[in-house]
Amino acid sequence: MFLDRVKISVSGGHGGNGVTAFRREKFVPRGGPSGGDGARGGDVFIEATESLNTLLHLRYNPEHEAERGRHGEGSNRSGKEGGDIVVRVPVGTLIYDAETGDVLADLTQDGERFLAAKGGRGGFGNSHFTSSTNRAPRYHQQGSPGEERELQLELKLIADVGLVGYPNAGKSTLISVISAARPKIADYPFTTLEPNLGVVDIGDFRTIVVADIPGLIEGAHEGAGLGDRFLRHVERTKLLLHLVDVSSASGRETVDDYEKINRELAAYSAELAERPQIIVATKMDALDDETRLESLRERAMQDGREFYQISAVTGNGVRELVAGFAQALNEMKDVTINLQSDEENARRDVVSYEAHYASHAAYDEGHGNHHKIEDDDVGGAT
Ligand SMILES: Nc1nc2c(ncn2[C@@H]2O[C@H](COP(=O)(O)OP(=O)(O)OP(=O)(O)O)[C@@H](O)[C@H]2O)c(=O)[nH]1
Ligand SMILES: [Mg+2]
Repeated sequence: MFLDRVKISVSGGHGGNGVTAFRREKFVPRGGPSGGDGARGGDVFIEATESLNTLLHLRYNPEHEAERGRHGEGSNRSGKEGGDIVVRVPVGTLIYDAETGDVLADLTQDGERFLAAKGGRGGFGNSHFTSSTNRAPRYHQQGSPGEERELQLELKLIADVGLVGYPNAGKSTLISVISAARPKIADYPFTTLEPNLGVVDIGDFRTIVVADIPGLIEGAHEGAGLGDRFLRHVERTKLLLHLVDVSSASGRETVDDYEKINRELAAYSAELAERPQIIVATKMDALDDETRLESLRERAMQDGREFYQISAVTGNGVRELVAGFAQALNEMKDVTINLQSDEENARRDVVSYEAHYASHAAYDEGHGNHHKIEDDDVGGAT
């Protein structure tokens, strides 16, 4: 499970003080009390919004204090209320009290609000205390401080875009150049053993979450390679980037790779196979046979899928690709995605680590690849 966590402090605005004042009027020797009340301080709200998908923006901005209330004034004028502030978080954010660990709120709807810190009360001015026995009180109240809290926010990240493709296609390399994620990259298959998430900054405070998962091979749905169970991490994505290595170093045909991966997607779920897909030709800097690129491009066109060509190493085409998938996501704002049942997911998770290392080793043997499984690969996988 991917979690985005951030601790913030919130404080309501201080309440304004009341004042002690007396009227001074011409021909009225001793005017009555006229000190106005202080105003309440502003509240801090936390509000869920669909237009954010990470808590990243709060990491650099962890302190949130609402405006203080103004003090009262003479002539019975009350102060001005402190303005509230609204801290925006993505839908799906859980709010904990950082000290006790208690769950305070679970914001699941767009626009849902939680009162995180109440502003302080304003103090009364002296005119408030006038009574029959004390016609000229010389005291007023101080405003009370706003509530202060440390909160832990937690969001289960849901990727917008999933990277799929053969092992070694360059998935991890791509996520490492478009996001701050630093997964392990190496020139042998199955470098990635656990999914990685990267948050891609596309400007205007908008971000896209991309999931990099272990490579698929033919027969993945029957458990070949690392199998297809990691596909559940891209199941809720709206868009797949299908990466195909166009250099001949892969030792396979590009169109063949493309078709085989699509068959594995279909074997996993018909729905995932129908998910919008952008085809990405990778390792353009190492392209040695133009037909490998052109045949793939034609095939993508036949399937009505957008086609990009990149080199993650030189950076060529990467910016265009990011703009392309950002645009594609933008155009499909409200796609609804059906999830597989929990039972189905549970079943896929049953595969043990031993089993997946065994199939890993079997793949290596079959392909004359001698990547040894070192102890430190286990579990520490990125
Ligand atoms: N020449 C060249 N090599 C690249 C490029 N992108 C990735 N590579 C290399 O290809 C190899 C595999 O890259 P990875 O990013 O680990 O591939 P992956 O798809 O994540 O592989 P798995 O995790 O095994 O599924 C590494 O040696 C990379 O340096 C590229 O644009 N050009
Ligand atoms: Mg990888």
